[in-house]
Amino acid sequence: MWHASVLTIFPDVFPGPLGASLAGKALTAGVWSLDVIDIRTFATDRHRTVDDTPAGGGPGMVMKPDVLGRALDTVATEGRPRLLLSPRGAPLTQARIEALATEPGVVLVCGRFEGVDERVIAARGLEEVSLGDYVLSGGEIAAMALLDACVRLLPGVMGRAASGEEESFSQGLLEYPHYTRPQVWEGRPIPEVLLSGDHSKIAAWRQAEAERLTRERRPDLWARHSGSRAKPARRE
Ligand code: J9Q
Repeated sequence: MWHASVLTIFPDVFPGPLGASLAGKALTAGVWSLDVIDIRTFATDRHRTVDDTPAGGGPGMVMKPDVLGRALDTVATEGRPRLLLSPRGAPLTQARIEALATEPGVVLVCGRFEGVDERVIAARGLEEVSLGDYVLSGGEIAAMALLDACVRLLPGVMGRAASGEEESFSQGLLEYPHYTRPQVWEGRPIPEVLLSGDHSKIAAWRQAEAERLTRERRPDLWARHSGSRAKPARRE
């Protein structure tokens, strides 16, 4: 079974919104399993300290390597990658999520404070992964996003509709616009082509709209998409 271990100082927030989604139903159904490890239980002092002031000075607090190291050493990793959610990591992509969903599972470390002592990252081979270039106050919400993205790809979690949708994103294009009844809403009609019943014309319209939206909103995605299918440029 696909298995996720999450190390956090806020164990009570899991599974959180995952419990209410498809991922939660799959968890109950035994498609995957989740174990949440409270990093604080590996602190040894009276106050259960998990962080300390940064060496060299400066603001904020740093997660102690000894406490996190002990917590990680209790996890039977068994071929699962150990990931640290961190804005310093390479941004997660759908391709990486697909790869993670194919592995036996993941071990996720939720960082807090200004960061994690660099030595425990090196010593336990933590790979930093990011959700994107913005700052969260901790890794928990990022971990939930990663888990949701992986679990929906596990066999039997989603129906055919979503698997088809997956293909369209893995083509590297944004989704085409969607409509449903009423046929006219606040004076806005559904595009006529979608009511035509001409399925090849509908498919062509959707493809063109997906391409237009990607070009307008995500020039980065568009460059890769159109670049990868373009004929090699003629050399002068
Ligand atoms: C743990 N900013 O930000 C973007 N992806 C992950 C993060 C993050 C953060 C702080 C702590 C993760």
